[in-house]
Amino acid sequence: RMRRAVCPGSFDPIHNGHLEVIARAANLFDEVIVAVSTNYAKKYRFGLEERLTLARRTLGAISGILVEPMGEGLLAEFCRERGASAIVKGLRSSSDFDYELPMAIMNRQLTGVETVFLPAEAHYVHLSSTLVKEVHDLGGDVADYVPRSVLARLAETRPQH
Ligand code: COD
Repeated sequence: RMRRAVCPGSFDPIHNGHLEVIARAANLFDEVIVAVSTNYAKKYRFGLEERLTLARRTLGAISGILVEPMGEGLLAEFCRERGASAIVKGLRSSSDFDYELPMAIMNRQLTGVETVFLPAEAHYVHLSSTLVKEVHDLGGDVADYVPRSVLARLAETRPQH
């Protein structure tokens, strides 16, 4: 039986911490769907199309990894529709755990989908899209933390003061 997992997120933008977890998920499952979410309450730096494009530029060519929009619905339903038995998430800290645990339990109660947590890689354990954007926009070097195509788009979209 084909084992499929979903790696969900905002990916605003995708960074090396995300990419590392997605690569490890791809080693554990036959197929990984990177599901790019849309939440209308959230203010994104990059629109859905660009978040998809940036993810596809680094992941699109890897066999067994698909990048798809998640839509506005329930993640648990998305997993059921795609035949995915697991959600894979990276865990950076106990605050990630406190945030993720209720969702993991809820998702399992909704459709039976399991959540698998992978410990974040030490070099990326402090990374978030928010921190990457802030450090970049204030003039810091984030080249170690994002793919080149993301670095280029961060520079082109730096807010003007
Ligand atoms: N190292 C390792 N992993 C990392 C790192 C890092 N440095 N940074 C992020 N990650 C992983 C985390 O697992 C994180 O969950 C994932 O990457 C994505 O990160 P973000 O920040 O891009 O995404 P979020 O946290 O904004 O995504 C939230 C979801 C879209 C997953 C969530 O809102 C959701 O499930 N929405 C769907 C609606 C729904 O079903 N709601 C009911 C839930 S019960």
